[in-house]
Amino acid sequence: SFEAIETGVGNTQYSGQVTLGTAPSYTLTDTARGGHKTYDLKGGTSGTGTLFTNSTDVWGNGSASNRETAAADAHYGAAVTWDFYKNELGRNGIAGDGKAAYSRVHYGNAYVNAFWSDQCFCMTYGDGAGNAKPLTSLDVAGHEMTHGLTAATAGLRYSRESGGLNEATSDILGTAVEFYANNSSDAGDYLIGEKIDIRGNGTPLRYMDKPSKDGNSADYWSKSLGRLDVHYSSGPANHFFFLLSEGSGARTVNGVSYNSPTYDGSTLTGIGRQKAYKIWYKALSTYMTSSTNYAGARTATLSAATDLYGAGSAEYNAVNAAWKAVNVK
Ligand code: ASN
Ligand code: ZN
Ligand code: CA
Repeated sequence: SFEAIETGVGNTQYSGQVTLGTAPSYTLTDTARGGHKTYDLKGGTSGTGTLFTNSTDVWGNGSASNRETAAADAHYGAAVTWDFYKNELGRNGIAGDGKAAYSRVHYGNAYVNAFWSDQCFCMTYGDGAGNAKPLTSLDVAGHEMTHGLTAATAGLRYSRESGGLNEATSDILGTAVEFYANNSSDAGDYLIGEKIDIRGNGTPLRYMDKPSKDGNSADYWSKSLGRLDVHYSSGPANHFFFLLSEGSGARTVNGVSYNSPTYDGSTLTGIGRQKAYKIWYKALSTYMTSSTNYAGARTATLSAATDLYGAGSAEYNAVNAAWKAVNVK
C-alpha cells in the first residue's frame, strides 16, 4: 500500500514558522519519522494524554497562551532531533530500530522542568512559571531525547562521574541539534536553555565555553567532581566539547561571544563541531558503558577518534589536548 506523507504548519514560540509532520484531518503524527506523536496532558501528570487534533493543519500561534504552541515546538524538536540522528549520526531513531518516541506537553501545573522517561519511552514538558517559559525549546528537546539515546547505548548511570557524562551527552547532542536545525529564529549556540529564561533573570541554564559561569558547574576535572549534582559535574565534558569544536580563548559564533579558558594555560585550535560530535557519539555508542568515568571517557573518545580519523591524526591529537585542557590526563 501507499501512504501519503502529510505536513502542516507550526507557529512555534521559539523557532518561528516550521513544517510539522501531521496526519490527515489532522493530528500531530509524524509519519515520516517513525510515527512520532505529540499529546496534551492538560495539566495531568500521568498517562499518555490526548493526541493533538485540529480541524485545520495550522498549529499554534507563537504564543504560550495558545495550547497548540508548545505542541508545535515539541513536535518540531523531536523531528529535528530525529533528522540529526539519521543524517549526522547514521542512527534510525533513539533505539536505532526506526521506532519513534512520543512527546507530552502541558505536564502538571506551573512545572518548571522537562524530562525523558525510559518507562514510557517519551519526552515530557512543563509550562514553566513566573518568568520561566515553557520548556519546549529546541536545545531542551534535543537534550531530553538524547537521554533516551544514552539509555539505549552506553547506559551511563545517573550518578557520580558517569551521571555527569550522561548529562553532558544530552547538552552536547542537544547543542548539536540546535546548530543542525539552522533555524533563523533560533541560531545555534553553546548555551543550554537560553530561550526559556528558567532562572527568570535572562541567563541561560548552562554555558559550555566556561561552565562555571552558571555559578555551580565545574570547568575542570578534580577528584571531588563526582560529589556534584550531575547537572554540574557535566561541566568538564561540556567544556571539553567546546574546546574540541572551537578551541580556546575568545571567539564569536552566530553573534554570541565566548571566552574559553584551559586548566594549564594551553592554547587550543578546534576541529569543528561536526567532527567533535561524531567522535562523542562513536565513543558513546561503541566504547562507553554504564560505569564510564571521566578517565574512561577520555580513552573512549581517543578510540573513537582513531576509528574515525586514524591513530595520531590531527583529530586524535586535538581530543588528547582538549581533555588535558580540562584536567583529564
Ligand atoms: N530536565 C532534567 C534533565 O533532563 C530532568 C532531570 O533532572 N533528569 O536533566
Ligand atoms: Zn538532563
Ligand atoms: Ca542553546
